[in-house]
Amino acid sequence: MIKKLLIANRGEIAVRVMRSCKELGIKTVAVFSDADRKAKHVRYADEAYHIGASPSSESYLRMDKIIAVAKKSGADAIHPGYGFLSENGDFAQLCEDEGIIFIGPSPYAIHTMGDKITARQTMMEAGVPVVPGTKEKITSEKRALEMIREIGFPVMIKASAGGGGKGMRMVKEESELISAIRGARSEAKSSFGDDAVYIEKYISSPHHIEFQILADKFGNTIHLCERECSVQRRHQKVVEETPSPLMTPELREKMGKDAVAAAKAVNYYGAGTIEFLVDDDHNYYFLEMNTRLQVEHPITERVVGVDIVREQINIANGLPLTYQQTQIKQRGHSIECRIYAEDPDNNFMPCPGIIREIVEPLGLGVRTDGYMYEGFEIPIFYDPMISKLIVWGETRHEAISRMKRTLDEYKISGVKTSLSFLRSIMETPDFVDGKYNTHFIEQNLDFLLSKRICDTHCEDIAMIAGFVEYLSKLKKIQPTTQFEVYTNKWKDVGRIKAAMRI
Ligand code: MV4
Repeated sequence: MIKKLLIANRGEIAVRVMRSCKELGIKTVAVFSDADRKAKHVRYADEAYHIGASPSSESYLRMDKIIAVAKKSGADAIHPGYGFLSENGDFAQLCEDEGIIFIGPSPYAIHTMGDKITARQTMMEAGVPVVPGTKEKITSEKRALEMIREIGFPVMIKASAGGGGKGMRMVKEESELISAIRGARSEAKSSFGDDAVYIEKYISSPHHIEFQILADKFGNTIHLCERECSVQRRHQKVVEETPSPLMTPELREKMGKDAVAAAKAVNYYGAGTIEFLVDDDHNYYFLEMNTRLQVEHPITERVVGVDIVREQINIANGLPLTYQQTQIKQRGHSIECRIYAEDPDNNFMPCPGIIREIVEPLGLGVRTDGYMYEGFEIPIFYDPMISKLIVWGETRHEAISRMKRTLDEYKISGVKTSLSFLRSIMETPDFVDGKYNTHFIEQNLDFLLSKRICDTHCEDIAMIAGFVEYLSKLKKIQPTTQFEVYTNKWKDVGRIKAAMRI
């Protein structure tokens, strides 16, 4: 049984994993880089070890240093979190070779699912629907054209070693094909050291829906229903919710069965996610499998009432699953907003810096998974996601209302954040109506940016309010005077009056 667990990660997910460890009576070991010396995961852990300079290539990606810390500290297991080494089959193998439990699936499952061509072949054999396209890698441009004659333009060229949108090209017509294949190939070669590419039919306005899987080492495999992840920008998810507004009980049953079959096809154990593209007619296609704990796992935890990290640890300990499929029931609705330290007014440029003040929302049905405290400097070296706000409501409507309330309560100063951008998503008609797909942000960008009351605007308003109060004290104006105030991008007389209490 695992007594001491090393978390080979940082930020909110390191803290999240440690929280479950604490409840299970498992001691925790943190590792940290130069930039993370004072980070929350270091303070939360029972022990912490420095593993190198700030760039992840010199710290969180260094397998040798992490294994050395595991040995020195006497940790009997490693949890990789997400990102970094979490989907590195060689790392999982190294842990196994060194007699350390890797909290995740087998190296075989990671390798099979990591290679998208092998993953597609495995799914076809398992009878799971995949996007129409090539079964093998493209060996000649002539063969590629023959293939496309069958499926028709437009198509997607994808790197077999890719995933998450990297090394991907859309091709509308034959004249673009050859340069797209060559481009995708060289991008794949330089990014992944593998130039294998394949072709898929282009699905034009898909939803991105994924199923959470749990499987133990005895072959028991269940799903914890779906997450709707279509609200994303440049392959970065922004808002996730469950249930999906598109889902029906029949479709869930069918996709859930296929998700379980997909996991079983690679003898999967641990927590994992099957990603699907789904069109408006409920046709769905396997896209890829994520062989790790995901950022958005808390919405599933909230709606089905399962601690996914606890299950991961149980599975790694060789225990059977705590739940059977028939015991899994969704209750209510959950939404997650990812809060990034970035500036929506400046093309979402990352904005690292020191957190000056932070006030987190609380109350019924509210969870925040973060790692900030006042005075901590968000490093520039890692992902700009600084917190996740997860709410629950009995209905979708209630969850949206609660999300609006808690976004309004959330105060982070010192760094620019996406809070106000998220707030305007909650007011966008397509989102409110649950009628959105993966094009949601690009299609609503003008609305999303124009409707926002930015932090700087709030500061302008506060300044104007202060000045008005000063003038009214000098009796230059009456408290009932109406003002019309214009700032650079925003005008809203009603709200300014409210802010000034006149
Ligand atoms: C596609 C697609 C349309 N047709 N494949 C993007 C991320 C990578 N995992 C796969 N992606 C896509 N693959 C075919 N055949 C559209 C996307 C896609 C997308 C998928 C999921 C979530 C957001 C997306 C945004 C743009 C494109």
